[in-house]
Amino acid sequence: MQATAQAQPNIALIKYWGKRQTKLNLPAVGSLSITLDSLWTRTYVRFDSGLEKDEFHLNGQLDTIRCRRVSQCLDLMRRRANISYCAAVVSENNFPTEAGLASSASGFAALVLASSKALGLDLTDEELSEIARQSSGSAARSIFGGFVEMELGHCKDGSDAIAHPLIGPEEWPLHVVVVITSDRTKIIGSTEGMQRTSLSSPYYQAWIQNHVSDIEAAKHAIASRDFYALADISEHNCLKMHGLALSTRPALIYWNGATVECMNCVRDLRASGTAAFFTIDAGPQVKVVCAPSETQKVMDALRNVPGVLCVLNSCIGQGARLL
Ligand code: 2P0
Repeated sequence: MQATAQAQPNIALIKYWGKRQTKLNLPAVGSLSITLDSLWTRTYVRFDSGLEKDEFHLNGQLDTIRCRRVSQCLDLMRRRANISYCAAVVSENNFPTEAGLASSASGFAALVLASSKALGLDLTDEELSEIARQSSGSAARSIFGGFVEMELGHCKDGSDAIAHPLIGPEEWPLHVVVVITSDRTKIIGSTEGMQRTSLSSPYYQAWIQNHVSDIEAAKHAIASRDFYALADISEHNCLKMHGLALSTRPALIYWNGATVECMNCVRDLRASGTAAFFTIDAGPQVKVVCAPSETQKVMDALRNVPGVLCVLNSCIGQGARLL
């Protein structure tokens, strides 16, 4: 009754921000992402009749705070398997946790896959995606590799609010340069941020209404491998999400000074002919998508931006897998 799985975080090019239903964690908008390769979460799960409660270790430390959300995810799995054993979960991230690098996406995708195997459940990727979504909306996407679309879905039970792959990592092998501008844990998590936005931003309805055309534009750019069209819609959608966050009361300001300087640096690079664009999630880190031939130039330029702590490079990667 034990298994280990690995999943990678994903970077949304068309963002998920807002929920239409909180109980099943149903998104208010569809989204579109790329799964990374070199950042990962590895999670070991063991169900054990001798345990009196779930235990969660993250990066070698007992983590009773995050254990609550881990237990809620395990409850979904235990219900499916009709097994009530508690579990020991040992997880490791090779990148900062809860710092705007989608650790909940890789974390819950790895947890769902490892626990399904440990419980002997034979689930499809679609079923894994649906369960992962209930723990963290972005985790539904990390079940798959390459370019991934998360469906808004229409069913009340959430069975069609799942992700599916669009093209594999080898079909458009772009690179992602991850620029770390802070290693602090974020103060306002995405779940709370989204709730605040839906309650108080005057732009929320416009955000919901626009998302279909943004997804279609991104899918069209991907299908035709049109880098500059993807750059245009991705930066627009990212800045629109942050405009929404900024218009929330109290305001959600996920950027620091270096974040803004990185955006300017990427726009300057593109204006001078370098195939690169940025996107930013609920944190101050900047992700720069670029053509592989431009990676070194992009990394060198961003490393020199004041306030940048470090720069990582990743290819586009595969979905969650058992180890
Ligand atoms: C995204 N984010 O599409 C967007 C962009 C953050 C900014 O998905 O409440 O941590 O657990 O479903 O999955 C972060 O959302 O939120 C996220 P919950 P989650 O990547």
